This record gives sequence, C-alpha cells and structure tokens, in this order.
Amino acid sequence: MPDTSLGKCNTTNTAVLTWVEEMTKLCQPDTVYWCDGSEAEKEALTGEAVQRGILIKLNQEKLPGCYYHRSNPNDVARVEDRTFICTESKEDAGPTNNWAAPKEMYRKLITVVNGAMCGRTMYVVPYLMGPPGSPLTKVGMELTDSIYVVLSMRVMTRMGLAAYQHLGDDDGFNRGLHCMLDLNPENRYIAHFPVNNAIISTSSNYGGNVLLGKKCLALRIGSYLARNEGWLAEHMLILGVESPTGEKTYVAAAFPSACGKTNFAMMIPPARFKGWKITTVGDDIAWMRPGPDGRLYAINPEAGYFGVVPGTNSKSNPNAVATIQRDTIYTNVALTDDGNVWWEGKDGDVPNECLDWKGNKWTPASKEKAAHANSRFAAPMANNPALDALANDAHGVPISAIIFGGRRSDTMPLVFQTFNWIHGVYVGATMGSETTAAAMSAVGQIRRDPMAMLPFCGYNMGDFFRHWINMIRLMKHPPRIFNVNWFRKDTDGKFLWPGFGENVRVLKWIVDRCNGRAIGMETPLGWIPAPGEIDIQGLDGYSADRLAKVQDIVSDEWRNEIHLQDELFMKLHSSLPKELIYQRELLAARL
Ligand code: SAT
Ligand code: MN
Repeated sequence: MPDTSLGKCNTTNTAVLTWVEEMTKLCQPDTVYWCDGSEAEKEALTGEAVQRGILIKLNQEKLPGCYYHRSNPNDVARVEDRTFICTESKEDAGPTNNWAAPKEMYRKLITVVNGAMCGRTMYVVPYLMGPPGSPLTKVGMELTDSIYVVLSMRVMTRMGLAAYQHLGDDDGFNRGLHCMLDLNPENRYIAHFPVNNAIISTSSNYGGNVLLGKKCLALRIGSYLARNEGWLAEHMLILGVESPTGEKTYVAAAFPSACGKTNFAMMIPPARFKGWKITTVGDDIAWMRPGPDGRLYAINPEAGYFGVVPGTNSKSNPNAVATIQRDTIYTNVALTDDGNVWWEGKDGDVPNECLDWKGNKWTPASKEKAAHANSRFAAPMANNPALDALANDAHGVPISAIIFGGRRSDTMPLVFQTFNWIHGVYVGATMGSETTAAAMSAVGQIRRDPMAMLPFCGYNMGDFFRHWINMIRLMKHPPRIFNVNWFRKDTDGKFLWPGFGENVRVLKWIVDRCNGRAIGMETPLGWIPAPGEIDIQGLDGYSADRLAKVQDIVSDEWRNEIHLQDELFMKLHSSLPKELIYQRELLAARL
C-alpha cells in the first residue's frame, strides 16, 4: 500500500513508478519527495522555502498568504533561442522552430542532467491541465528540484492526487523533467519531444521555461496533440460577456505575450455600460474542441494566472488587483521595508526607498526600474472576483467569436470582422506585433506572430494553418473571427483608443455581430462597425472623428503590410496552405 504521509510515494501507477525510478537514477537526488497537493504540504514546503531564502514572507496583514521571489538576473524571461522542438524530421518542426533530432538532444541532455540533483531533493509533481473529468484534460508529471516551481505549479495547475485519479493505471501522461543546475545560460535548454509527450528543461527557474504545464505542455506539446486528435490548443484568453438582459456570449482572443490578455480577460465595463459584466474563464491558454451541437467548446487548462505585474492598478485591471491580494507568489517586483511589494504603475505613492528586483537599494532617483518589466504574479484563479461560473466546467464554454490582435502603432484598425473562417485564418496567420519584454529579445520591433503562437507551436507552422483550415469541417456553427488593435497611435504618438475597460465598447459590437444585431460596413479588410455602432457616449472628450482615425484604412500602410507578410510567407513556403496565398491576393485586389 502506498504511504500517504507527506513526501512519501503516493501512487501505484507502474508507469509513473518506473519513470520516476529511471529519472532518480539519472539525476541522483538525495531525496525524492512525492507531492500530494495538500494544505499540509503547502505549509511545509513554503516554510522550507522561506527558511532557505528562496521565498520571502510578505506582510501577512496586508498580503495574507503572499510570498516574494527573486530570479537570478540572467533568468527573467522565456528563452526562444534555447527552446527546441525535437521531432524526427526538421520539416515536422518547421522553419519557425529550433529543431534538434530527438536522439541527439536526448544524448546531450542526459549528460547535462546526469547527477544534476546530487545533494538536492527531487519533487514529483502530479498535475492536471484542465478540470477533473473533462475529456479535454491532460495529465502531466513534473520532476523538479525547485521548490519555487512546486509552489508555483500548485497555483497554476490542479496539482496533487486528483491527477493520479484522472490517470488511473494509464501511462498516457506528459513526462516533464526540470533541473535547475546552476542557472548558467549555456546549459539552458527547453526541449520538447512531442512524439514521446516529454519535456526536459534545464538551467532556468523562470515561469515560462519551467512551469512545464503552461507553455511547454499546454501549448507546444498540446498543439501537437491537438492536431492529431482534432482540436485546438491556443494562446488565447477566454471571457464571457453578459448583457443587461442576461444574454451570455463567450469569446476567445489571441494576443502575443504581454499585450494585455490578462487585462482584457478581467475587464470591468465603464459606467456607461451599466448592467454589462465580463467574466473570466482563462487569461492565457484555451483548449477548444467541437461539441456535439457543432459549436466550438473551450476550457482553460490552467488554474491560476501568471500575469505581468508592472502597470497593474485599479485603472488597468481592478480585478487583478483584488486577485493578487492573497495567496500570490510575486517574482521580480520591488520590496518595501514594511514587507509589501511595489512596482511601476502600482496604485498609491511611490516609495521613498525600497529594494529593487535585484535586491539593491532603490529610490525614485534611480535610473533603473524597481520592478523588472517582466515581473510576474502567480495567483489562483479562484481569487478572481470576476471568475466565470463555468471556469471549472468539464464541458467548457461555447465560443461565439475568436479575436486576433497585436500591438500595432499604425496600419491596423481598432476592429474588423473577417468575411469567413478561411479569411479569419489568414488574418490570424499574418498577425504582427511589436515585441515586448516577455521574451529575451529586442523590444518594440514588429514581428509576425501568427495567432500569437510563433513561440508556442509544437510543429510546422504551415501545417498548423492547414489544421486550422480543416477544423471548419468539424463545426456546423463555427465562431466568427475578428481582429482588434488597442494600440494604434496618432501622429503625435498618442493612443487613438482609450483601451482598458473601454474595450467593452468594441466587445459589444463583436457580440452584436455574433448575435445578428449590428449591420456593419463592408471594407477591403472585412466588416467594420457602421457609424454609430460603436458607442462612444460617456467617453470623456472622445469624438467620432477620433474613432474614424482609429478605424482608418491607409492604402500606403496596407501596401507595406502586404509586402511585410512576404517574409513569413517565404519562410513557410514549403508548407503554407495555398488558400492563404489566395486570401492575400484577394485582399490586395480589394485594396
Ligand atoms: O512564458 S510565460 O508564461 O512566462 C509568459 C508569457 O510569455 O505569456
Ligand atoms: Mn502567454
């Protein structure tokens, strides 16, 4: 009989037992600690993390259950150049992924992780991506020597014995191995083996690289499984829109990392929209499958939010502010002397003095930011005052609209609806965005980020588009597809749209379109709101003229845009579905 006391082996699944034994031999930890997800375990591990200086206990009166963590300064974002898709052929991974032959990568990583846990504890972390009992839910096992990872996985996933219950005697679980090593970037690898449903992550301790359920399983491996199994694993938030009459509409939206998915998913409508309510199903990842009624149903595979902290305040995201008041792990923000946290753009006064994310003394005169631009909170979704009633539902929610969007200071209008599914796939495929701090790369350049999946697609991007095109055959009532851009600027560099909670004005038009209410206006890009269909009442000083500017279609910008798409199309030429080339020609002709 398995012993159920803390840290002891707690499963009889032979595939799990065999694998853990193999990895133990390889990594040679001093101790193996089997996690069960209990409160007692949380308390014990948190205590140990505090004692070892991995976490700092924050002021428990102000922030009950909250802790603080600092990363190694060389390890604060995802590392795309160290992220690998290891498929048999290079063509399967495609030109947008780093590829390595599985055999070679296994050989290299076995050397890297050999004895890597000597003198350390290996934590065995069973977790579920998705609600228990959902046909979409997947089981993952992460072996890690980072207590920070264990405690974060507890927030971000349904971690613990429920995973074994879901798994039963099956061996169909994701095998994830994470070794912190010494955090030397030269030994940093985020390697995916889609055919084996396996992940190895080394020499990092940053969320997106090491919380293996998130980007690695839910997106890279997930997208690979989704193609084989006929569903979609997407980098999308999911939200519900409730009208004053009680009509409920669900939408999913893809924006690249750090473009405001979390803010959008938790938005509070302005006073003018009395009686409207936005509810959150998920803020980052959607797993979507056609249901028996021909609609597309989505679940959020995660159980927590790993959100960007700077700029979070009661204007940008009041629900997030409420969510991160308790049971939250803060990483790389600033620390005040009363055990509170601070960041650029937080409500209230700027502290006269604090410790910055590196632990150095900081004052308002300091040149550097106190919080890292990609500092994060990990908070349980259960804390969200706007959590949707169906956020834990095994069937998921029916999606009426899919929204694509990026951060573009020009070209892209505030909103348009695509003519049909395939046109929508084209618009998603050609999405571009200015780069942000979520990845280690230059900030502010435009890069093509198809469906916000460029860093997350676990196979050939051209085949991914093909899969999207094919999905229409499985849906009698497909979602309508829209494109939005909250970030367009005027010639003075000022945003043309107020954004944040005011985005509900755009969302209302989208919902109206889905439910056959708004008439719209046909343009070369697609359908845009007819005059008066976007309500701008109660928007202080905002004019119809400014709305026209944010909706403007400028021929020169579009000529350039179509030209810029060349780069992606050339890169993918060998696998790009020809339907997308036709769509581009049609667009050029319409323009
Ligand atoms: O990769 S993370 O999950 O850390 C953040 C993001 O890029 O969305
Ligand atoms: Mn993301």
